[in-house]
Amino acid sequence: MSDLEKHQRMANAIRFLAIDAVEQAKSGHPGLPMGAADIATVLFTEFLKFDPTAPNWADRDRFVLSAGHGSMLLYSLLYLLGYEDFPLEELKNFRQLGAKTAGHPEFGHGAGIETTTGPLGQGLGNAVGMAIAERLQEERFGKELVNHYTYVLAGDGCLMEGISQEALSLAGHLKLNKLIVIWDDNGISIDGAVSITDSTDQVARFAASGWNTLNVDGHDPDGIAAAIRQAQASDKPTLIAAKTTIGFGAPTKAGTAKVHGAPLGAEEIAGTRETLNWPHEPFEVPSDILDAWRIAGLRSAHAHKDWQKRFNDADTETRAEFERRNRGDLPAGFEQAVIDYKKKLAEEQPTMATRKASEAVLGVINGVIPETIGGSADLTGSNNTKTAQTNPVTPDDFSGRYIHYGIREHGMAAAMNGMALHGGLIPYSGGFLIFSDYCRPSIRLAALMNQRVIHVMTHDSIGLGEDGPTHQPVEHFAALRAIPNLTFFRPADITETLECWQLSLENKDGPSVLALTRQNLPSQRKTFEEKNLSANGAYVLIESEDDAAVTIFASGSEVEIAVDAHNELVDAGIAARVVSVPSFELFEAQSADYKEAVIGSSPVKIAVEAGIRMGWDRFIGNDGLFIGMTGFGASAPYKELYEHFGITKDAVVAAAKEKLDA
Ligand SMILES: Cc1ncc(C[n+]2csc(CCOP(=O)(O)OP(=O)(O)O)c2C)c(N)n1
Repeated sequence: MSDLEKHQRMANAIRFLAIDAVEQAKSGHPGLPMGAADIATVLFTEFLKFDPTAPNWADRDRFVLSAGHGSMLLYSLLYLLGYEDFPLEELKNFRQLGAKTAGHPEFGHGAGIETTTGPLGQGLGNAVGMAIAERLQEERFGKELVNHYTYVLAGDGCLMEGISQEALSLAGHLKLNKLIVIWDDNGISIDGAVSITDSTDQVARFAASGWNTLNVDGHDPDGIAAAIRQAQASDKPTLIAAKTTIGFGAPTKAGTAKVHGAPLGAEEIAGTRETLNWPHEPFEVPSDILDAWRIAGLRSAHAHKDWQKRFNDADTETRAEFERRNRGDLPAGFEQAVIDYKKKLAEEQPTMATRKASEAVLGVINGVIPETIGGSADLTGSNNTKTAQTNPVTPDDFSGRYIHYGIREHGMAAAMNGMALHGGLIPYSGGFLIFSDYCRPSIRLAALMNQRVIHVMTHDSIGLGEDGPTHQPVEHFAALRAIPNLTFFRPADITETLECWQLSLENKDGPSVLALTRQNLPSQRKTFEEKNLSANGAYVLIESEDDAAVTIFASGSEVEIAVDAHNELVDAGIAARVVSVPSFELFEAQSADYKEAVIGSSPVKIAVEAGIRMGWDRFIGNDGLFIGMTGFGASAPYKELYEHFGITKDAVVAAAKEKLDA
C-alpha cells in the first residue's frame, strides 16, 4: 500500500465512522468530517503532540474543533487513536442521552475534548486564550516544561461570526505564533453557498490582522503537511486556508449544503462506499487501518516520557508549584491574607466604591496568588483591575500578568475560558456590567464547562450616573442570575467585596461575576467576623430584638438605603431588620432552615435593588414590596437619578408604613 493510499484509507475511516454514527443517530453533521478528514489525518498522525493514555498531560498540543457541529470528526479521531473514554460503543451512541458523544463536543464528558464548542466562533476565541496561556506558562516555567501548539479547525461559520475578528486581531497583535488555525474552506453553509451571504477575502483579513497566511488543497496530504510545517516555524499566528469539498466522496451530495447537517441516507451511503472503495460494514474499521491509527496514537509517547523526565529533574519547588497551579488549588497563604485584611477593614471602616474596594482587595490577592491574570476591555482605569503586581503582557514580553484586551468583550471572555481550560492560570477581567451582554455567550459556556473565570463588572446600575441609560444595567442582574452555575455577586461594601472575591477564587467549578459600583459606599460591616458571611448568599445584617414588623432585603449599593430606612423605622418605633443579599445562587444552596430563618416572618417584606424585580419574589413573596427599576434609566448625576426613580430611604419608609397601616 502506497503512503497516499494508506493516508486515504485512514481518512476514510474517519469519514465512515462519521457517516455511520450520524445515520444511526438519525441526526448530525456528516459533511464536515468527510471534508476535513484529510486535514485531521495529517495533523493527528504527523504533527499533534498528545498521549491518549494521559489525555490531560499539561504539555500536550491543544486541538480545538471550533466548528463543533462536526463533532463526529473529533469522536472518530479519539476512538481511532485509542482514547479510553471513546470506545466504539460511544460512537454508536452518538447524540444519545448519557453518551460522551454529545451533539456538539462538551468539555468534561470525555477526556480528549479540550473545550465545548457548537456556538460558532467560540472555539476560535478559546484557542486564542489557550495560546496566550501557553506563552504565559512558558515564560514562568520555561520551554522545558511548556512548549506546545494550539491548533484550531474552523469553518466558514466560525469566521463569519463577529467574535472571530476580536479573537484573531488579539492573536495577531500578541503575535501568538504557536496558534495555527486551519480553515475548512468548503464554501458551503446551511443556506447554500457561502457566496450568497459573504464575499470577504478571509486570507486578506487575517493578513491585515497580523497573521501569516497559507493556502492549501485540503485533500492533498503532502501540501497540508508542508503548510503545517511552515506554520510551526512562523513568528506570527498562522491561518491555513484549506480548500475542501464538504461531504467528500458522497456521489450526489458532495459539495452541497445537503450534506452539511443531515444523514446521507442509505442510497447515498452505498454510493459513497463505492466511490471511496470502502466495502466494510457500518462502524467496521479494517484491522490494518485501526492498527495504523493506534500506532499514530503512540507517536508522542516518547515526547511525553522525555517531558516527564525533564519534569522530574526540575527542582522540588518548581514541581510543586507547577502541579498546584495545574490542579487549580490556591496557595497556602491565601486564607490568612484574607483574614488579616478583613481585620484591617473592620478597624478602618473605609467608605469607597466597590470597584475601588475590588482594586484594594486585588492588591492583597495578587500578592499571594501568582497565577491570577488580570485584564480589562479597555476600561482599566474604570474597572480598577490592575494592581502593582500586574505588569502588562506585551507581544514581546509575557512575563506580565495583565492583559489589555482592547475593546473586545466577547473575545476577552472567550479567551479567558481558553486560559482556564488550558490550566495553571486564574483569569479575571474587567468590563462594564452593561456589556455583559457583549460577552454573555462565553460566560454561559464557562458556566456549562465548570470553568473558574472571574468577571469584574463595574458601573453596575443607574448609580453610574451621567453616562445614561445605554450604560446603566437594569435587567442584567436578573439575566446573569438566570445562567445556571454562574455565581453573580453584588457586594454592599468593601468587606463583602473581599468575601465575594474569596468565594469566586475558591469556586473551582464555575465562573463568577462581581457587579461593582462606580459610586462610594460606606462600610456596612462594623465588626470583624472571621466567617465569610457572603458565603451564605444572604444574611441578617441588622437583627431586630423584637419580632420585626418589617424586613428589608437589599443587594450592593442599595444596602445603604435599606440600613438608613431601617434606622428611621426603628426611630419611629417600628421593629425592623435588614438582610444583605450578595448572591442569590449561594443563598439557594443553603439549608431550608437557614433560608427560612433569613427570610423570616415579618408581615412587611421589602426588597430594594436598582434593577428589575424579577427574582426578588423568592424573598418578599408575590405580595412583597419592591423598590427598584421598571424601565430604562436616564442620564443625570446619580443622586438625582435615585430620587427620580424613587429608590430612596424615604420611599422605603413610606412604603413600609403604608403597608403596615393597610
Ligand atoms: C453562533 C451560531 N450560530 C448558528 C449556529 C447554527 N449553525 C451550525 S453550523 C452552521 C453553518 C456553518 O457553516 P460552516 O461553518 O461552513 O460549516 P459546514 O457547512 O462547512 O459544515 C450554522 C449556521 C451555530 N451553531 N452557532
